[in-house]
Amino acid sequence: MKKLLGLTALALMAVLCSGLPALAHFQMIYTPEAALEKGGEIPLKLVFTHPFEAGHTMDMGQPKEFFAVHKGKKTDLLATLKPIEWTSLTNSGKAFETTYNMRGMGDWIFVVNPAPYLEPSEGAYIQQITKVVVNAGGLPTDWDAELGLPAEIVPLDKPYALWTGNVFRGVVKGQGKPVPFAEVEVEYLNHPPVPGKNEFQKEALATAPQDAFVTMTIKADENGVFTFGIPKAGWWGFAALGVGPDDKFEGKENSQDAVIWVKAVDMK
Ligand SMILES: [Cu+2]
Repeated sequence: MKKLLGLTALALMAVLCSGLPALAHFQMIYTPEAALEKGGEIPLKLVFTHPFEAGHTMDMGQPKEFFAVHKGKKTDLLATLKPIEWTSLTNSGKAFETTYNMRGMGDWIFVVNPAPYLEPSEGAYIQQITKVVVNAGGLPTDWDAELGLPAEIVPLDKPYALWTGNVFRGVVKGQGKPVPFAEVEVEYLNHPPVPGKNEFQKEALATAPQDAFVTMTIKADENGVFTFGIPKAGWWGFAALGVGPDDKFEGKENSQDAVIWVKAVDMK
């Protein structure tokens, strides 16, 4: 019986997550550019997916919070979110979009605190509190701010000013305290969204020789600091797993993760 259940669970996983447990879930806040010449209106897409393979996209529930921080001031953007359908290479899932008008110069940190997502293959919830930093005009204002999120990656390098080959460093924090030896999953946005559409492009930018290169798992050091050398231009996601305090939701396990997205550009 146990064996049968195990097999059913495996079959479910095969359907839901392409059968590859190595694929990590990543909450995305996607916008095409991280470093803008000047402000203006930018699109923001909230998608919960597996970014390297652009495979199964999970249905997002109504987020608990969505806001921007600029020059230390928080602006609630939850009411601006519109539900959309996001098309992956294998399915479509419920996602959200909005636009934001960046007035002036500096950094804007966009944060989503999503509803916990029940992952059927694991019988547990996943809640990825996610940040992305967008800059206008090169003036640094907020990028290194710690926002006091229950699970947070505080960047030590500007997430929008990275050449390909630079390192990105961050401090993994849970309730404001560094998390020693935190496990951090790293994935490349290998099928960038088609401009103006709510779908991933079909063509992959990179090919992984095997699963360990799809989701790269690295560890923070004893101070909760991780370092990753960026091998390719584009968006990279970092997810520190289970570092937040809310480890239960509706009687099941909840992995409250901290996610940050950074963008590297080629030097040419
Ligand atoms: Cu999944």
